[in-house]
Amino acid sequence: MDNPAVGRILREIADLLEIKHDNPFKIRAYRNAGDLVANHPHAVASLDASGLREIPGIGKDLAARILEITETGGCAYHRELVAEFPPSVLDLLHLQGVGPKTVATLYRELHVRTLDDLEQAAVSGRVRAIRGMGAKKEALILKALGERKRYAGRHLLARADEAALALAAHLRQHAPGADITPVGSLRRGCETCGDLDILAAGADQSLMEALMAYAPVERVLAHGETKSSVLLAGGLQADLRLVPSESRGAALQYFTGSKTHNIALRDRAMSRGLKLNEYGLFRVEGDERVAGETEDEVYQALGLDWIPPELREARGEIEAAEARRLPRLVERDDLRGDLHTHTTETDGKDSVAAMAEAARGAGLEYLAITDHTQSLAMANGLDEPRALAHAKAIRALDGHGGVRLLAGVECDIRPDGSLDLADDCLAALDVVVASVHSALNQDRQQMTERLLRALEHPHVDILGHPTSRMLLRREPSAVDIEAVVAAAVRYRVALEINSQVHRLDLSDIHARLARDLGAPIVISSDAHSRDAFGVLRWGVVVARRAWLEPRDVLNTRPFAEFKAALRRNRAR
Ligand code: DGT
Ligand code: CA
Ligand code: CA
Ligand code: ZN
Repeated sequence: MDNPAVGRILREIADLLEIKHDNPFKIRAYRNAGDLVANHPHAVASLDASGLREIPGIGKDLAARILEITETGGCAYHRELVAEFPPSVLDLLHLQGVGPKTVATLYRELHVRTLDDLEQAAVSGRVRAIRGMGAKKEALILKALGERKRYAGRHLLARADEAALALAAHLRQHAPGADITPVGSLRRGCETCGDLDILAAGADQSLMEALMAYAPVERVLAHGETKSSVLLAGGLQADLRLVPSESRGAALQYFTGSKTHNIALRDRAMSRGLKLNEYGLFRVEGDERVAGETEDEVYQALGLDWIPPELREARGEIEAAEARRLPRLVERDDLRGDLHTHTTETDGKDSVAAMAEAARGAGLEYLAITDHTQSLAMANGLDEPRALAHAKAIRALDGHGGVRLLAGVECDIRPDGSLDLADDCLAALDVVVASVHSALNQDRQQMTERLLRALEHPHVDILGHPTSRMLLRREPSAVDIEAVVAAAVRYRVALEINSQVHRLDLSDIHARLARDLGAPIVISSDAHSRDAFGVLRWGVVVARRAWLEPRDVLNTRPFAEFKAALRRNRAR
């Protein structure tokens, strides 16, 4: 057992004791010991009782407890506490702004054991009636419950990817010969993921023990021979499945999903006298195995081209694969430019020169510097004289680090749809991204008219983050997206896919609509520092899920061609 795993048990004891309203000194001692152990430079599992007691803050009783944990993988005291409280009580602790003290009070006074109990108590006004709680606390709890429900424990794609990468690396150390791949919604590039699904082909069952020993594991939800589930710190659940090597392809296919794509494939198999499951593709008669070792052979055996995971949503990909007409999806390496970045001139962290160098490092040939405008006072937005002076400075650096620079702004779209800088100033720039940052709660008609007015403006080239959504935080603004796309087509204004991990705005569905209607599209980073160009990969994932090919994305074009395609540089 490694230090974080031991520390986890000690901290859980502290949490449970706190809920129990136990002795505060004891609670503090356990929480303290949890932190000490988790951060101890040497493996506590290698220490005996006297070695443990040498750690300042660890007394005789705690040392014995820790020894029991490292020797047996758990301790009776912890098990007693868990038996005393339903494990669902620990879910309450994961709510935003609800600590053990609150959970303790709720449990003692209102017998709240589950999230549902808590919701009922709060809705019926019983929470506010408790001393030390009040209406404000009750409202906070309801808000936290609402958020939890709305986002139902979903996680940003980028965060899920990071967690999966780390977990897969840990598992690979224990099974170097096995094939370990993240599957599920993460492999399909969905904007948020409900949980992580990791597939291991050709590993033996000891891999399950390696999962249990993974430091960030907070709770074990299921522990089986071929399937286990754990809860990682931060609330992300991970499912690990083991399959034999010969089923690798079939299992990859099955666990990548989506469910609706799988159902369509299974029906297709059935109509051909075949049956498809996670072990392979078999003839219904005689059970002969037709395919299963690779995904490619599974799709081929069903008369289909291999379908990229991002398309597996039952949105026409099976028909396209049958007709051999799948798109050649855009890739990160196809991008030659970035059209939305910030510098120290407003709220960015790095200079124009540093951004240019970093863009080069990210493989880009051109870069638009688009700092904020005056309405964004908090970001020190530019007025006309500053915008023009900044443009001059940017142009003076054109070619720096081998990168062509475009002097632009991210011009705020005011609530009435007018732009935040005077026309002659906007006309003097190389590119104008126009975006909404305020009055996001306008009704659908107002917001649509506001965007249409901005799109009509002759000096607008790109509409930035068109719906203002913040994944898991803020819903997209109400807007008639078809009208916006139609106007973008008409005026040849490019619609942005903003690659910020919280935005991904346009979404995949909206970007597909934009492509289908023929609107120009760009993929931009909205980078606020030189180390932030990496997010472009997420914008590319959205574009792929939208079926975009390189020719659908303006910034895959060489610089001169791109520049000529900007609205301001087109004839008429
Ligand atoms: P999520 O976790 O909500 O972001 O979405 P997924 O797609 O990762 O869903 P999840 O984790 O429930 O299951 C992973 C994949 O496993 C899913 O995409 C397809 C496959 N799968 C799971 N359950 C079923 C099922 O009942 N039928 C079929 N055909 N496939 C399933
Ligand atoms: Ca999943
Ligand atoms: Ca799952
Ligand atoms: Zn913006």
